[in-house]
Parts: sequence; structure tokens; C-alpha cells
Amino acid sequence: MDTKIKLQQGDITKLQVDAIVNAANSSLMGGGGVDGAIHRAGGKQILEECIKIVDRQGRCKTGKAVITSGGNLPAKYVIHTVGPVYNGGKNVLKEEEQLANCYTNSLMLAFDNGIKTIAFPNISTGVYRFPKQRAAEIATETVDIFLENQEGIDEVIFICFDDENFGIYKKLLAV
Ligand code: AR6
Repeated sequence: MDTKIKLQQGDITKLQVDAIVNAANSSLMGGGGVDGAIHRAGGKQILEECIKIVDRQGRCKTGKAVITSGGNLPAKYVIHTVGPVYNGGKNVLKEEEQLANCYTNSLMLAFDNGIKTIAFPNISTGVYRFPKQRAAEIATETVDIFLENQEGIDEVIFICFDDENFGIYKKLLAV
């Protein structure tokens, strides 16, 4: 794994980085889980910017990403991406691709905005029920490939909230 990749456990809203990524839904109007925590801690400015984005370009599709300021957060920006709802079965390859797209599109948006440090939560592994092990494999491989091909981002933090995800990432990243 790229040495720019770091692992932490805790609350993403506390991180002092250029951008944190939000596991949003396509309405961009907030919700539970990490999305709720980010909007609560960041204040109404984030929601106001999300409303403007939806007015301008419509809902955010699964796998895509948009950017707002960080409001009251220590992070300068929030990149909102919409992970897939996991159903498995015959849709599993599409869902895996959509999850990978969340990471790639967030990193591309970060790069376009001059962001050097970015932190990701474990997208889709809560309410959206994506299996944690597979989600972590996709997340780490996708970020690794991006960093191999793109100079400009100095640090990518995977921040795990729950012990199970933290254990999975520890093994995968061998830290
Ligand atoms: N910091 C870091 N990670 C967190 C935090 C936090 N403060 N809180 C939860 N997590 P989820 P999803 C982890 O459900 O599965 C929302 O309602 C959590 O342990 O937040 O992508 C949206 O509006 C889990 O591993 O997101 C959508 O409707 C991970 O964040 C829907 O949930 C993702 O869990 C998105 O579902």
C-alpha cells in the first residue's frame, strides 16, 4: 500500500484535514450515521450549499461526488459521495463498481480543488449494508491505484468508527 495511506479510529468530524468525505444519500439533505454527524457538527452552511448544488444539477447519483465548504468543521471542505445500497445477488458487480467510483470520484474532486489531505469513512458499510471486508478491499485498492497514477494528494486517511472496520483495515493495510 502507498505510504500516503494512513489508518485511524474515531470520529471523522474532529479531523483537521483539507477535506473529509461524507457517506451521503442522493438527496444531499442529510440523514443518520456519519452524514448526520457531519451536518450536526458542520452547521447549516453545509446544508445550504447542498441545496444550491441540488437546485443547480439535481440529486447526486450513486458513485458520484460533490463538494461544499466545511462550515464549522475543522476540515476546510466536505466531499459528499453517495455509496451504493448493498443488495448482493446479480447486482453485486455493479454495486462494487459504484463503491469504487465513490473513492475515485472523491479523490478526483479533491485533486481538482487543490486538496492535499483527505479522510474517508467506511462508505456504505452502515445503513447501506455493504459487507465490511469487501468494502474495505475495494476502498484500499481503489485509493492505492489512484495514488499510484496521480501526484498531488499527500495523505489519505481511512477513519474507522467501529471496531470491526478498524480491525479489517488494520489487517489489510498491515499496520
Ligand atoms: N465518523 C466516522 N465514521 C462514522 C461516524 C463518524 N462520526 N459515524 C458513523 N460512522 P453510515 P452508509 C461510520 O450508515 O452505510 C445516512 O443516513 C459507521 O460506523 O453512516 O453509507 C445517509 O444519509 C459506518 O462504518 O453510511 C444515507 O442515507 C460508516 O460510517 C445512508 O446513511 C458508514 O455508515 C448512507 O449509508
